[in-house]
Amino acid sequence: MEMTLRWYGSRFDTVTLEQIRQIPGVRSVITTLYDVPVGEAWKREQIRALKDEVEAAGLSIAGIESVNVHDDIKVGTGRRDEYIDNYIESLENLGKEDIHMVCYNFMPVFDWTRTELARKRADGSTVLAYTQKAVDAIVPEKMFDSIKGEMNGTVMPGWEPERMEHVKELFEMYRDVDEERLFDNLKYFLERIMPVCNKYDIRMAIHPDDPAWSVFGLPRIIINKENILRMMKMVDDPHNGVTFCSGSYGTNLQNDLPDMIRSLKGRIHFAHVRNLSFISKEPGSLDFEEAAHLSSDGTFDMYEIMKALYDIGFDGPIRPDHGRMIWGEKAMPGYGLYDRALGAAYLNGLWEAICKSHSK
Ligand SMILES: [Mn+2]
Repeated sequence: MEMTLRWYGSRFDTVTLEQIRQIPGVRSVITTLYDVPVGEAWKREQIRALKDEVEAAGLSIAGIESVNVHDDIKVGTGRRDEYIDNYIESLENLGKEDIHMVCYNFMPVFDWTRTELARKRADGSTVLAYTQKAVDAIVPEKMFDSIKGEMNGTVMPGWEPERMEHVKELFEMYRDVDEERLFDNLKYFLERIMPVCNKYDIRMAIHPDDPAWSVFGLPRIIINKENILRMMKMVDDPHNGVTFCSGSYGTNLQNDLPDMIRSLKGRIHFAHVRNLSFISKEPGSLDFEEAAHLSSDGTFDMYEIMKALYDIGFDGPIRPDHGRMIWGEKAMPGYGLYDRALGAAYLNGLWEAICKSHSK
């Protein structure tokens, strides 16, 4: 595996490439063209400029997170082919620049949903958190307003203000889209992009829906083993793969994370590994927060997750995921330097121990 850190670009991220370069074991980043509007084609010069900047800092680009999919593609409107053509152009240009892994998601309206971005824990750190009661009490259109004050002045992926201004229209667009339609539209999209993925060996890695169930009546399909295996089968090409995100699949306690990993052998192209701490596991009063990566700080056995990745021969990019905000840092919630660096060091430690204990 290749340990990486997500980086939003020098104009958007509080963390610098120089800082990332000093995290032991991290030699590459997962990045994006954060300011290209969803649906527009990525130009080769823009990709090359980004690559040059990363390489000048002594790092490389291990993949893209994300090339976002336009809502017209997810909904399957008459304009979807136009947007898919643009997506293909972006993939082609990434391939020409020797970038071979692309993370994306197929979530309607909201990329991910948390009800607090800065819940204070006993040690004084702050974390992202979710409570079912808060979600049940809120009108979806007001979701953005309820959390925007906690974004530390950053723009969070999937919650861009200009997008959230149109949230009512977005809900309207998805009115007739149920899970089956969403599966059909995903299949259509994948079938159209697979030729360019094959030509340039681009591994597509779909990110799970977070949380892994339907919220606000919107359909959600990338949520469990059954659905993800259905997706692999419906477009059976090794380039059609997944981002295994333990923190997203893990929101649903029915998901057996190591078992899911083992069932996806050869199709996990990217891994997000983080822990969650469940305060309440009761569906009606579900409450979880994004703990430190360490097994003992949360609900998941991180050793078992890393071991499952090792067992299937995973050799793609991996990254620590949302970190706590610690040591007075001010950054995009979940994306500070310190706790993610601790996460990377911890996951590297687990990996080294697993490798050495199995090579004897
Ligand atoms: Mn993730």
